[in-house]
Amino acid sequence: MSANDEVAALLEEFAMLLDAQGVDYKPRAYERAAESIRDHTADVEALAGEGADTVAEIDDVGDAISEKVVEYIEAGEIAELEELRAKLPVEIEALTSVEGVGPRTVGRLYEELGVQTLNDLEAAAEAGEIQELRGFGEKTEQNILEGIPFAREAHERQLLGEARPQGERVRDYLADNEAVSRCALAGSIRRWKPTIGDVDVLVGSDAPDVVVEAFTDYPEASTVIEAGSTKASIRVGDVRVDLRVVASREFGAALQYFTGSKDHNVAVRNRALDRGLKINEYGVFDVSELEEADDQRAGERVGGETEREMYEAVGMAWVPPELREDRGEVAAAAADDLPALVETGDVRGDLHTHTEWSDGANTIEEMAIGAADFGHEYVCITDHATGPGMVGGVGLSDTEIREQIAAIREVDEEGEIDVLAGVEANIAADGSVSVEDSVLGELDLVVASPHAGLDGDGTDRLVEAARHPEVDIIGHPTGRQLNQREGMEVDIERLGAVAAETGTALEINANPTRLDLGGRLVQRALEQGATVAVDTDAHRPSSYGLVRYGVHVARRGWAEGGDVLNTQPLSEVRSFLS
Ligand code: DGT
Ligand code: CA
Ligand code: CA
Ligand code: ZN
Repeated sequence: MSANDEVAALLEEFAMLLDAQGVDYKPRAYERAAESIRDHTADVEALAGEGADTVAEIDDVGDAISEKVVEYIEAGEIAELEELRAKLPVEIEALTSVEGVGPRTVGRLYEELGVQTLNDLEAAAEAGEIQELRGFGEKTEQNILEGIPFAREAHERQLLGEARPQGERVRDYLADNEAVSRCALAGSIRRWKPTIGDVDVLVGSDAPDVVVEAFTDYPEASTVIEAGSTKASIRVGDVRVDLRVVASREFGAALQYFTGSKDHNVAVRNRALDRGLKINEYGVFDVSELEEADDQRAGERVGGETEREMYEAVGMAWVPPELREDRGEVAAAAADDLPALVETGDVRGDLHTHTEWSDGANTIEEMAIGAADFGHEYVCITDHATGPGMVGGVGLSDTEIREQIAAIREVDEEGEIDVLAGVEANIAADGSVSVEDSVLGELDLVVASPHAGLDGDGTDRLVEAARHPEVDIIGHPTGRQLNQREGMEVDIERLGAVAAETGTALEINANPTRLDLGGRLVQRALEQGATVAVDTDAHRPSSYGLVRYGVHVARRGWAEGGDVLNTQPLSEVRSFLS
């Protein structure tokens, strides 16, 4: 974990503990500082070395917080945080990951029932103790009980957006080692699953002991969990990284095997068996002449050095890892009918971004420059409109939207890329949209997103919004937040068909905490003829780079370039919008 992530996590805990004790305002300041430090490009440890004043130059970091940051870097702990922890000795992060349980609830449950852990919470709910408390009904207690398994699982899985950069750094570090002939990520992280259990790294080498030693010496490792002759596991920040070292000539076989998914591998193995072939982590073997094949490497070896060879040996095209979920890819690869998947480099612009006009961190101009620097041809500014679900009054009124349109037009004329005027309107529970039609009509693009009431079936609500003539994109359609909230259920066939019919794009929100829609829903929406838009929902320029996570979700949904609205040149985008 980088120093920035580490400090941000502590400040978030600080915020939650303050909130749990009923403190007003201050928690929000700590949260904002945490967010800003996490996204800050310079290393906070280095800044702290120059003193608290330097740390305070980071946006949203005031004097009190910057001093605590310096205290942490110098002393390894923050005295006031230690006091808070002593006063409220609870697993606050785990408890608040239960849907409907916020820091204040945690504070009360501790005071009144002594709840410290998820197990305590479960026991209290099962005993019916929670519904006895003032302000908690039977329904609340039931919801808490139902949310516990999800929260438990969430605690064991990491967001891809956190794990992927860690995994890539480990991979690059190993690839530099002379004993390493080939090196790749495997497992769910190679398939770009939105959450991952652990990071799998595979190395091809003829000197495994050297590789294992380099791996356990990885400077960012906090613990060596285990180390053997060809396998080892370390902990880097919150993620566990598993290394396997194999002979170089068996690298392709091992990579195919350890990439998974298990279901994909089973389907490929069955196909091999039908052809008198045996496929495993060591290679593909012709076993048709063998009486019995008790040795894993028995039979005539027909492939294993590269992954491509593995698939070719069983009469298939190479399958991109994102498709390896046993959702039709084996048959498609056998028929040489795989999609030509969209790539990050195909994306030409971002159609969902925020500025300081609502809850973003930067000006319109800064967001435009950031998009140009990232390589985009166009960007659409879509600040929040006011409406239910918009906490803290961040949304723009209809008058303010009109003012902002004028401001965007100015930046558009002066800047080097095209800047579109949009809005992110709220989709109410009945599917209506929070902004006057006449105002919507003046905008280039309207994103409409659900922000509250995100449980139960959301199909009618989203279908209604998609039918609105001014709505162009349905933003983060299910409202899910990975590891926190499952989001609404959606009959995707119906929504996809309406989206196709009305020319409304469905968003793949590329923010790693959302990745909404997910791959399975994208695949089925595309089957209905719908178009998707891969947008970052950037609140600052540094977030444009997150687009790759959304593109890989699109790939997990079998999307080709033409299925994604913002791979098109602006002229095509405009004709889709009109
Ligand atoms: P994760 O880590 O839970 O996000 O998911 P994976 O897919 O990375 O699973 P992991 O780390 O347990 O194992 C990596 C890959 O190794 C997995 O995708 C497929 C392969 N694999 C592991 N164990 C088995 C097994 O018992 N049978 C088969 N066929 N494949 C396995
Ligand atoms: Ca894994
Ligand atoms: Ca693993
Ligand atoms: Zn947004």
